[in-house]
Amino acid sequence: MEKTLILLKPDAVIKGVCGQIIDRFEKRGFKIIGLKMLQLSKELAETHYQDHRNKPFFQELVTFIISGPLIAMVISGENSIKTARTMMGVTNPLDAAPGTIRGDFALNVRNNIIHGSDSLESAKKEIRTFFTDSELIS
Ligand code: DAT
Ligand code: MG
Repeated sequence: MEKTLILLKPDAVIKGVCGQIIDRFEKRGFKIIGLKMLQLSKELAETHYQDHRNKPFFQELVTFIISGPLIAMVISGENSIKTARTMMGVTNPLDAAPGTIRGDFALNVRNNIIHGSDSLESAKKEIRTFFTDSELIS
């Protein structure tokens, strides 16, 4: 089954909406095969967002993602990468449709609640960044 990495960002933890978001993935039919709470080091954050290193918002993005604990999870299920992205809504919550996670829980592109891998290649890379094989249920 296809796996993808989901991060419930520090703003989701502070708002106390992680349970509601996890509930949506479970209700949709995805299996959680790895889950942990952690606070990222600057190094891990820069690795995770390495493709954005030349963007003007990179420093701000890293500062935000390390600002507090987050929840990292791997979900597994048919077409999980694309379906999770659809459930999340577009990057800027102002444009995200109501009913999507960002459309229901976020207002600001800098604090947009959730990350989901955007391709098979990035899912594999990102899952390896956050989880060892023994931390994932097969
Ligand atoms: P996504 O998280 O939808 O995959 P992305 O990979 O393009 O979006 O960007 C990664 C994160 O960077 C995004 O979740 C929030 C932040 N970001 C993107 N565009 C931004 C902008 N114009 N200003 C500030 N932060 C931005
Ligand atoms: Mg992205």
